[in-house]
Amino acid sequence: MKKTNLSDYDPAAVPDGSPYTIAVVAAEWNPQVTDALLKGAVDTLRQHGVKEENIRVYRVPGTFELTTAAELLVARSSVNAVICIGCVIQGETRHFEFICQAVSQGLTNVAVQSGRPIIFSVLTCDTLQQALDRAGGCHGNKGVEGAIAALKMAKLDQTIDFDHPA
Ligand code: DLZ
Repeated sequence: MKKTNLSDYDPAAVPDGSPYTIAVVAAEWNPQVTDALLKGAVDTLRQHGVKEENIRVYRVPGTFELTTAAELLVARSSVNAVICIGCVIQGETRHFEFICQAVSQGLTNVAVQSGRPIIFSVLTCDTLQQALDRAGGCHGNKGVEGAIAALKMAKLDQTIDFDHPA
C-alpha cells in the first residue's frame, strides 16, 4: 500500500494564530504516541503564531476522559478551540470499540452543543506501529493536523457573520 503523509500542507493556507487561545488535551495512555502527537500540535501552533501563554496544555488519564475535559474547557473557559489527543490500540477485549465509540460520539456532542471547535486528534489503531506511523512517522503526525484544523476552525468561528456576509 502506498504510504501517504497526511500532514503535508500548505503553510500559507493556515490562518495566523496570534489572536487565538487554543487548549490541547492529551491522554496519558500510550505515551510514546500521545507525547509525539502533543509535541506536533504545540510546535505547529507556535509556528503559526499562537502566543506561548495562549497554548494551554492539559493531561487526562485516558482517551475516554477527553470528552469530560473538552466539556469542562468549553464550559469554564473562552478558548477558541480544543485539540483532543489520544491513542486507542486494539487489545484482546472489546474495550477498544467502547472507548472509540464513546470518545467520537462524546466529542461530537460537545462540539455540537457548545458550537466551539473540538478537534479529533485521536488515533484508533490495530497495532502500535500503525499509531507510530501517524505520530511523526511515515503517515505524518495527527497532532500537526489537529493544530491546523484548530486554527482553521477558530478563524471560521470568528469570521462567520450571517447578518453581515463578507
Ligand atoms: C482501559 C483502557 C484501555 C484498555 N485501552 C486504552 C487505550 O488503548 N488508550 C487509551 O487512551 N485509554 C485506554 N484505556 C483507558 C480509558 O481510556 C480510561 O482512561 C479508563 O477506562 C478510565 O475511565
